[in-house]
Amino acid sequence: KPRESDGGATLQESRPELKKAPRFKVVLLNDDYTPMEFVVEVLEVFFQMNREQATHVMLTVHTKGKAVCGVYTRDIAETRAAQVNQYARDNQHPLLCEIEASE
Ligand code: TYC
Repeated sequence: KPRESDGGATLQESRPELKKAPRFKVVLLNDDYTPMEFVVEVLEVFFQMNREQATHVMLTVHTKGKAVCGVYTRDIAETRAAQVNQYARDNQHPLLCEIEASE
């Protein structure tokens, strides 16, 4: 892989690495009002977790304040977070999901 600092003098390797798309974490935040079962359902429906995984992540959010639900390209992360927030609003829960840059 060519160095940044050599003014491009280093030979390029025969199979240059393609730039990897940046990744974004979808993070679920704790609140005092959203029912635990609702959070578990959200994790099952929007993040394809099974009941056991969903319960584990929900309890992590509940005890630590937040947890990562998944890591995706920007478009998918934004869409997933927006879907969760809309679904929570539709059901009158304050549940919040946000994205943060990863790596
Ligand atoms: N803290 C909530 C309660 O006690 C449960 C909860 C878990 C809420 C995870 C949001 O992202 C969350 N009912």
